[in-house]
Amino acid sequence: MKKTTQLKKLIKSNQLESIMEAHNALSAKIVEETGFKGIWASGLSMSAALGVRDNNEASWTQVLDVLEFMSDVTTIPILLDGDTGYGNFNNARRLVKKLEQRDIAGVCIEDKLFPKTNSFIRGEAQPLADINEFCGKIKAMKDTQKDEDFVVVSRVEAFIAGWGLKEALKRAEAYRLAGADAILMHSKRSDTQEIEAFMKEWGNRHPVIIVPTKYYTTPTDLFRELGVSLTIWANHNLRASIKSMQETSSRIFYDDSLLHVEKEVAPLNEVFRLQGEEELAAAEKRYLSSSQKNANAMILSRQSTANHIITEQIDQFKECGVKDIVTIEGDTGELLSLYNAKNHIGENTIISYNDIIYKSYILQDLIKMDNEIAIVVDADFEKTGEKRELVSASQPYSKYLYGKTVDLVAMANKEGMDDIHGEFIGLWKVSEKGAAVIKGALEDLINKENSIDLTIGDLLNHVLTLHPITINYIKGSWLDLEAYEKNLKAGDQV
Ligand code: SPV
Ligand code: MG
Repeated sequence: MKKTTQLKKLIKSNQLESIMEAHNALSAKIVEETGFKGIWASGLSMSAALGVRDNNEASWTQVLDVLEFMSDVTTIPILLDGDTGYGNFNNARRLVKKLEQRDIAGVCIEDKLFPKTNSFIRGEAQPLADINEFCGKIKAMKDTQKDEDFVVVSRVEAFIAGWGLKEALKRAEAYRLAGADAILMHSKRSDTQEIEAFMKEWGNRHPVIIVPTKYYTTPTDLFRELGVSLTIWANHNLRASIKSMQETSSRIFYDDSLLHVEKEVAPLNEVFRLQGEEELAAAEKRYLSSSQKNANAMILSRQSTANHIITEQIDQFKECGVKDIVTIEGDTGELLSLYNAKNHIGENTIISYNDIIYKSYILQDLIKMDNEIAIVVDADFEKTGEKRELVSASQPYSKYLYGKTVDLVAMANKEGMDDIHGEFIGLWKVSEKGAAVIKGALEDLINKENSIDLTIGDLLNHVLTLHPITINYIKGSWLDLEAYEKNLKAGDQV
């Protein structure tokens, strides 16, 4: 239901309803979560929260900015305490236009003069607006609203300014006739004498709103009996926050420590929850390409003597922004080791053998790839050698492949196979979807009798029956441990 319609229903409902003060988006959200059906955007509270007096020291557009934040995080209606409408009829109708644009459900204007003063400060000294001028303002506002359910409340300050019941009734009736949706009758007395007197004369001519700040001891049932439509609990979140901040600040100041306040303040997780952190995490899953998501890395042990290389690899991962790195022992065979560590295969996981070393750009390119499963293949390969994991691809390497996708056709582990286009260097990456495919493939293979002997190459061949695998060609710029050590020795001799 539209916020305006919600507010209109609250005001017109046959039972007593209540709305609660908020002064910024956080307090507005808390009011909604608590269960209130509406929010009072209090002028006193908003200005106090901005560190200024309730004398129109905050400009009306500054108030609008606060309201926009409040409205954005809530679904219940906001009734703005619009003071005097920030000027004459012309300013007030422009206010209505701007409020509707921000999905504010209604505004209350009071029959005082701009700049106003809070009703509880020197009330009797406050001049009231001319009735006719104020009625013109109400009409202008009602004529301006586009949404027929937008609510204009007219607040009578006759009691506040020391005028009696007669003036209060006269004004309330004039404002009703001018088109106000409800009358807010304010009183600064600590009892309900004025409100009761007014309600008895008024009957149920038109909805009445009250602000029991000063007559707070009155049982709410009395408001019900009097036929009040809506109570406004007008400033209590602001006052609660003041007291709580004063206590917390002084405790930390005098203790010079956080020890005694930690349990007294909201946990940080509650702050994140209120900010909607969870929604952002879910949205990132939906909208970020896998290359933008934080990658994690798994270093798969193939050779136990490769420790010095691992350190280098870890540093390289960190340099490339990959902070979550686990090393997986390989004593149980490549496939089994990977299977045992499958919980680390996540939404953007790089898997690397522990006995290879490569230039950083190779890793950076791989991180940027958006493919579900991508492997790094060296087109500048040698067919002979111990652990060569040769690869047959949909296309051989050529510089004209730039920007084109090449798929893995088979991991050609068998000697003498034709159509070899490169060597898998032992570095690959999976996206969230790719991770699911790999985990499924691991489950398929792990129950096979020979699973202990199966290699990553066997896994990729099985994966190919389920999902394509993309090849990222490189030319050199990497070494395995054996070649690396040979290279070191050659270096020594120079
Ligand atoms: C406010 O909350 O700003 C009000 C109510 O206008 S009162 O402070 O009682 O005037
Ligand atoms: Mg106010």
